[in-house]
Amino acid sequence: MTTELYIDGQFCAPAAGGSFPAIDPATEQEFAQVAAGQAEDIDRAVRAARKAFDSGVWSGLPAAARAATLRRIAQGIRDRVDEIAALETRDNGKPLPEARWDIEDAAFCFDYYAGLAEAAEARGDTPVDVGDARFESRIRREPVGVVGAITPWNFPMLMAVWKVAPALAAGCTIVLKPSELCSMSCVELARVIDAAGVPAGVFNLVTGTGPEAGAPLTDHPLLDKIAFTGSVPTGRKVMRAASQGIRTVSLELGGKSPFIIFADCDVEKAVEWILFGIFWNKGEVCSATSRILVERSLYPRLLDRLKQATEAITIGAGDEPGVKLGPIVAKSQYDKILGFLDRAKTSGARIVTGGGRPKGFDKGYYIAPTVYADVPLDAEIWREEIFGPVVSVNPFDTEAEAIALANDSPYGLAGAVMSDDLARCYRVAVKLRAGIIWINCSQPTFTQAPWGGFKSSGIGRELGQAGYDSYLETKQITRFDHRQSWGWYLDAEASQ
Ligand code: TXE
Repeated sequence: MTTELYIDGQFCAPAAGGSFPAIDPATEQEFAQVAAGQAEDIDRAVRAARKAFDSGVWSGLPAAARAATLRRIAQGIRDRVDEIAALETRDNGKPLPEARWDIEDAAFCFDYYAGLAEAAEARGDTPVDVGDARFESRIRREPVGVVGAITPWNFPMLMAVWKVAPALAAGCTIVLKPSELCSMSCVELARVIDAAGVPAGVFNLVTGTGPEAGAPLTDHPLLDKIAFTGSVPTGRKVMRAASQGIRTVSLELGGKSPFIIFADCDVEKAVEWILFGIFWNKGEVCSATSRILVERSLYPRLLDRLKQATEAITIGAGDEPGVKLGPIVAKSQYDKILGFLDRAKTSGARIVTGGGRPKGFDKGYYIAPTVYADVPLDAEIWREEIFGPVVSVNPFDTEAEAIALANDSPYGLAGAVMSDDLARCYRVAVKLRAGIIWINCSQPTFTQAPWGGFKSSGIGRELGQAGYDSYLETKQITRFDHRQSWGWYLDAEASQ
């Protein structure tokens, strides 16, 4: 089976033909071929999106009509949740229940942005007092235009929907380029969108590699905005390309998020959230809390319990019942993580558990859940995003030290703090330089709340109202009371 592109309302093969394999990371077997779109396909897709936007066939609809279509997409996803979740698990390796969360969240995201589009239209323009009674001024929000979306493989469908749903709700048209490592669920998204009756050209899908399809998309002169989620180096390239066309860019990049645990915590609760913070989705999570800071008096006890609980995690193929840790998405990422683990041997860090391939697995890209302690602050595993099931734990003595250690990173996507003392939690939350702070938990993510990072973790926000607004342009419309005279040239002439 070879997938197709979706351009201008039609499923089609790439102009130059060509495909690449979709690989099941649990078996290392190919299970489909993915259409390899290239510059020519991207050009056709962007032109279709441009034409659809400029025609007003979508942006010109009342919000209620766009919202009704978005709700049909949500229902279309819900109707196929089991099937799409199974496909996501096969392509990415994540445990099936986690894939179901993703797909259900994706459906909800369309419903949510349908509501925001209706609310925005009901609010209408915003009046501005310009301080001069002869003028009436108002602010109007309009769709930004044609959007290019480039998305990653860790939440393949959900990361695409975080962009597609608000963009469509706002009235934009879009060209989506998913990651070549996991494209399959986005092909299903195209089918659902097609079946929901979205006009031709409004949503387009071009699967393909970063250099062959992603780069031509970021370079395309007819684009108004680029929305990107991925690595920092690629984010830099995307931003550079956007600068050529002076286009809006939103970037959601990586992280090395800290989790501060104070000694008054319940150890069981702390361990539960540490595990969820780093091993959920195999640690392939941009906001994963991969640096744990534990108040010294709790440190030994917490490490003992963390070791025991980590070793009890059920590893296996994502579709096996009870599995909590699936295989790494692809050989490239698997090899990258093994490289980190190998170099960590000479880093001075103490290995608590894991550190390589788990016993009993001779097929599949499996990495044992891994915990390091007493990690030197300049060690690569403490500083760099590993994007796998690997966590580093260090002790601290004072609140100020914990905050300083937590903030000592070029990243600033997320952070977490746990203590019975809520005043302390909020104090720390304010001081952490990151866009998402969890108190007494790690990772729960809500469509309604803004998502994005400080520092090298990105620019802009997705989700929530901010995620909707990021697909809007701002226009002022200012009217002069024409019964009045302005009196600069003509009155001056009369008085001469
Ligand atoms: O990322 P890339 P990769 C981090 C994580 C991971 C590392 C590498 O640390 O180990 O990135 O993953 C497209 N022009 N994150 O190599 O390259 C690419 O096809 C335009 C964190 O997969 O950034 C894919 O669609 N596009 C992250 C997307 O960019 C290009 C999630 C992301 O791929 C391109 C994923 C180019 N020149 C990885 N080159 C997060 N923030 O959640 C590649 N792409």
